[in-house]
Amino acid sequence: MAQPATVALFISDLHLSQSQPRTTQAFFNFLQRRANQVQELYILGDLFEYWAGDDDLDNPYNKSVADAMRALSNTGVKIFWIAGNRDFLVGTAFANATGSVLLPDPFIASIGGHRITLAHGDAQCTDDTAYMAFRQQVRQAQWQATFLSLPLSQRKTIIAGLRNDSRQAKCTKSDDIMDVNATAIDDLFDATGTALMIHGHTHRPARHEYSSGGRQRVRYVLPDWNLDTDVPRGGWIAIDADGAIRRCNIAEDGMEQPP
Ligand code: LP5
Ligand code: MN
Repeated sequence: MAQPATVALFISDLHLSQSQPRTTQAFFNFLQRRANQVQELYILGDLFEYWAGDDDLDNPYNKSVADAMRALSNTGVKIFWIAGNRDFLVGTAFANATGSVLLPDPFIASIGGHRITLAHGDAQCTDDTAYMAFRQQVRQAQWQATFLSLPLSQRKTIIAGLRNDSRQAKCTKSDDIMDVNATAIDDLFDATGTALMIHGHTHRPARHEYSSGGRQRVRYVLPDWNLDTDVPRGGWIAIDADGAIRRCNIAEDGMEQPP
């Protein structure tokens, strides 16, 4: 019997940058050989290592990524985007260049008969109070407008400093603090009235199933991608037309083979 078609794919945390050529190529292969087979691609944050503003679309590397996304959307595949903590400055120029639709975080999608809460996941890391304070500040529209009014080179210098600060801050934080908070997750399930959630950010790929107040809940965490390391990693979640949800590991997928 024929397999039901896959209707949607979900990825996050590729952290694309020019210094990660294999990861970048894997993303291009994924677009051309996997995402081209489905109706919808959901990018749930941190596609880029950082995004300094849509005027950085002129950068040849960024343009090559945007062009690859545009080639996919031109074939009729819908691309949806939820911002991550590294690329929340993506705006309408990027959306127009790539043919993608920017979604709010969280967003409720209806796919394969499921109602699914989609989020990046950083907003649920409520135990990380230093990060929550930082997030609250940089997500303000006025603050972003001020930042975006700075010259691009100055913005990149500031971001490089923040990346350093972030690396150092993370050394002082426990793994528990940097994971999502169980109550924040339950609150999000309650607020959306869904029984299914997909998010990224924590780089702890998993399928968590549990019961809360008699309600069964399933939370999928997406993997990050790094093909430029000794043990390459990455993957995505696929939902088939019949509602089946599959976790796909890039190492087992054989995507590198010619189509
Ligand atoms: O990103 P990652 O994986 O290293 O860690 C995240 C949290 N860190 C961040 C910061 C980003 O990495 C920095 C790059 C952002 C680029 C965005 C575009 C431009 C914005 C410009 C802003 C000025 O998101 C990290 C979490 C971790 O995930 C796990 O969840 O712990 O949080 C932090 O490291 C935050 C620190 O604890 C506190 C912030 C220190 C910086 C203080 C400067 C204050 C300036 C305020 C701006 C007006
Ligand atoms: Mn993130």
